Amino acid sequence: MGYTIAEKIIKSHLVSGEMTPGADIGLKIDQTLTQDATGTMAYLEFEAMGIPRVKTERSVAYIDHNTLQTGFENADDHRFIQSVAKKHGIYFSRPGNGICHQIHLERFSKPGKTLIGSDSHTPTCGGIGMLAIGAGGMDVAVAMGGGEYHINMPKMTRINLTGRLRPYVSAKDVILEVLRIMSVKGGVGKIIEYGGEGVKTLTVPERATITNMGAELGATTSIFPADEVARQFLKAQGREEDFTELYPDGDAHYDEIIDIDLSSLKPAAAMPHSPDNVKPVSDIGPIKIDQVLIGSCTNSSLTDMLKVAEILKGRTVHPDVSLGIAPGSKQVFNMLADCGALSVLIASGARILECACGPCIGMGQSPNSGGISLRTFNRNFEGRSGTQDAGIYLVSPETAAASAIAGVLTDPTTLGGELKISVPAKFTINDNMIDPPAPESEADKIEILRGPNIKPFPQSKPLDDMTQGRAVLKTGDNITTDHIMPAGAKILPYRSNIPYLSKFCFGSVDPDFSDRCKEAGGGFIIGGANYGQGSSREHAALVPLYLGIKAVIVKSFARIHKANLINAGILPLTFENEADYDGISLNDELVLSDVKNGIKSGSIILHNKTTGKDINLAADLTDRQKDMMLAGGLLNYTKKNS
Ligand code: MIC
Ligand code: SF4
Repeated sequence: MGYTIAEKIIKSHLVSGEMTPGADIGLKIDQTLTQDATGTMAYLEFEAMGIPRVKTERSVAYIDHNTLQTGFENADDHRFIQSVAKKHGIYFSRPGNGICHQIHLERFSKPGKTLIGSDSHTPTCGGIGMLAIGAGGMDVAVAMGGGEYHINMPKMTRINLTGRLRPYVSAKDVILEVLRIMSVKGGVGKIIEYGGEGVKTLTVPERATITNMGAELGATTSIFPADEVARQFLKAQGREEDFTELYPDGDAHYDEIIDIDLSSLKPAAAMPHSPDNVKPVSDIGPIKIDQVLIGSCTNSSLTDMLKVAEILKGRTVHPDVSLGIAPGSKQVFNMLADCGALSVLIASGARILECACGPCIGMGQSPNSGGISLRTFNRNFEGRSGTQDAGIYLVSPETAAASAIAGVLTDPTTLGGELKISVPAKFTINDNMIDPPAPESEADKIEILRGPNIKPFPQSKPLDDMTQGRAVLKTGDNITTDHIMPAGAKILPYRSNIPYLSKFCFGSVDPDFSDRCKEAGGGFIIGGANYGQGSSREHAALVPLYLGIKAVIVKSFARIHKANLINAGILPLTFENEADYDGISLNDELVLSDVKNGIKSGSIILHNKTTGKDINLAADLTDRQKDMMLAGGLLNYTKKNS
């Protein structure tokens, strides 16, 4: 039997394990990326491993998340990362150069290679045929040191695209349709591979929009074939030599096949507060809007921006709407300026923002109270915008631009005609904001610059054989990492200061959580299905570790968060019988005994002292994860085995 595209890349990078779905596999990683909000921690962890120089083909540290610099904290982190990068062999993309995923696609992506990044939207580079996976910072640190990256071998889903998108219907509408079909947990344990006749009608940036937002499906990653369109993209980026053709074998096996006719798609929106709450814009109707934001790693390519400029040309943003636009990279920004499109955007009244993540992670541009904001971003979780009661709708750049003019949610197909843009065959290449590392011979001389905000990260210890404590929190389904460890302008600057961050843990779910944990000396978290969906931030594990959380007991986990809990030495457990979720209440006294044997056997009994009942829990761990849990997390495990 033949192989899928993803299986081909996995096979050529397989260091350990067998390619049977669900089995633990270890992959050789060719490239890594970090961004600054997860990067400081990842590099502190890399330093703790004591490896002088990265062993990957290419590692890049981007500064794109924390660029508000409302105090010294962010700038200190930037300097720390810059000095670490220089010393340890890592390329450094300076603030101002743009969003990690957009730049990585433009300047470093290579079909057939593996990439892991300490950001959940790393699969963006799947748009060009890379196996690109989001991971926790510690996993990225290990990969930089030459270690394998472990995942459970995913199942393969094929999305068969036929037809061609109609004018004003966008790649964003394709991924919103996939989200509507599969839901935010439908991709867990799967790689989503796109194929079919419709693929060649999509440009690489369009493909990247689709693979980017595959993160919202919970998928391990998403990938497109590397075809002629991909070759042309690399040629336009002056990197044709990086192209390798990559298709699935004709007899490749897929566990699931979904058909989507591109010609039948309509402009869609994901309504508050979940990316899978999708409806056609025409069905939602002309709701009044307060804000429109265009950008983020999902929709900030030159193609996206040119389409927006074309719609805004000669028009003015509606008086009741604030329109913000953030191009994805310096390359995009520069080319917009050179072709005059930037002037069109400015003339329309758009507020031009720095090319960075910005409002996507609540760094500025929070909507008004109860405001309705249309965003071309990928996440609309409650509170993520910085305004707790705002309603965020995720839409395409076309829908965003048309609505910004009308002042109400507008189906852009009603504008009529074609949406003609011309994308140059050659992009403007100027890598002057990407600093190469110092030569190895000079590395010793480079001093690491540590600001006062950079505090040591909490170190885990092996679990005791009996562990007891209270249920310090009980949550419902689909808890996101934004709930666990919120970001935004007020909190994000403290990503390298876990003690301070701990005050905000679960703040929007239960403001007393942090104090309750501190009083109780930690305990257990009880949760529902798809616990930990969303970002890769390991702070959502490191902060609970700092607060003394020993185990998280839920109906099911999102992939990256579960891996981060294990890396941090916190036991991830699931109910064998989901109904037992109802058998635990907040503050119940819980006891886990015979923990070490339970980790080995995969099943642990929880005694609820308050109700007097026993509950069967599953410790669904691979052999390596069992060893990691017994060693007390990934760092201890790596030290022990090196
Ligand atoms: C996000 O979009 O939530 C982030 C901010 O990019 C995160 C990473 C982080 O929390 O720093 C992600 O997607 O992994
Ligand atoms: Fe940045 Fe938003 Fe993309 Fe996360 S999703 S990397 S915050 S632009």
